[in-house]
Amino acid sequence: MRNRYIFLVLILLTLFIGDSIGQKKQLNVFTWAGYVSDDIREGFEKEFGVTVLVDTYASNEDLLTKLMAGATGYDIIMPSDYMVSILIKQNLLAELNRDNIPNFQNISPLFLGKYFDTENRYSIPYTFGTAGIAYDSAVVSPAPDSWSVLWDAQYKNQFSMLDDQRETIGAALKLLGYSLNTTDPKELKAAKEKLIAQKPLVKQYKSEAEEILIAGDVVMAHCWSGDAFRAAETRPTIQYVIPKEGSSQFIDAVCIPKSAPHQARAEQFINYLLRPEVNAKITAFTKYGTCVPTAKEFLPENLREHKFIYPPKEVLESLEWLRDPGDFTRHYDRAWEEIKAK
Ligand code: N2P
Repeated sequence: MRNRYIFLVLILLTLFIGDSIGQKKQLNVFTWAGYVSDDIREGFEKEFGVTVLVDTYASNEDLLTKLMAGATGYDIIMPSDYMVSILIKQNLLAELNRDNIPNFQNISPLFLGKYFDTENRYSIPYTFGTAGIAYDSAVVSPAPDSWSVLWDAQYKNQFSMLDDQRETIGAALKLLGYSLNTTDPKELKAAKEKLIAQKPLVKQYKSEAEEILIAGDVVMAHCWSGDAFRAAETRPTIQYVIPKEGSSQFIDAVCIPKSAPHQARAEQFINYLLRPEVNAKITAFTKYGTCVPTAKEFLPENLREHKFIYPPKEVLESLEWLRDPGDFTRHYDRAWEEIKAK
């Protein structure tokens, strides 16, 4: 009897305070591929005695599908702007406890109070960037300036498109002169048809374009600015252009799912990310912009004002944010399914 009692107490201790009696504490991060570097992860592990596990996704829609299907173990996620709006609406995000995030004050106001979370109750910015076309200037000439180059038959099988429904439909919408966020069925249909017509020319749909650009598997890629930047570091003839018809800009945020097992630890991680010297490592690794101005002091000169990260004013003015199209989302879902199924 007595033995059984001791056994029960031991089990309860393991279950309720297992974390603090020797078992290593964990933090589960679910993020974009190539977004959290080993030095950022290991720095936090060493200082806070926590094991950081990183799992990755390739699109906002993948993240949403996983969370909607009831995935629960994640403490940190990194949705983009419009997906933050959707997750808030779905009641899937925890409110951040700012008392645990004193480094919030390090963030530039330029990246706060955005449309998707006007008081930053649920999100802090991680990075910012754009979508455009990376091209190998040694092969692609003249330098492209329009989305139309991705419909040019001379590049058949030599380029990739993002495997991302809003971005790729967005590129076609922009080429046609429409908004990225159209809710007009005729405009969406025209974009869908444009992408179906393009399909025989596309080598692959891929959201991580860095390696295929470096390997020369493609000479152009519809991709995000940081991926283009990283490819150009290894293959310096790679250039990046935001087409004249305009494109998307994004802020990728850090959020805590409502179901997070370790909310306070996740806030500690967010606070760590917002230290200038740690935040600089995010830009040094991802080649996306930093939202912490004092982080620039820890960055090499070429990363402080690089043209891939900071487009000129007239280009900035041509950029649009992706937004939650509400109920119209199902039309985007269906159009994307039809494009991929062809
Ligand atoms: C990660 C790119 C994420 C940017 N490679 C998409 N918002």
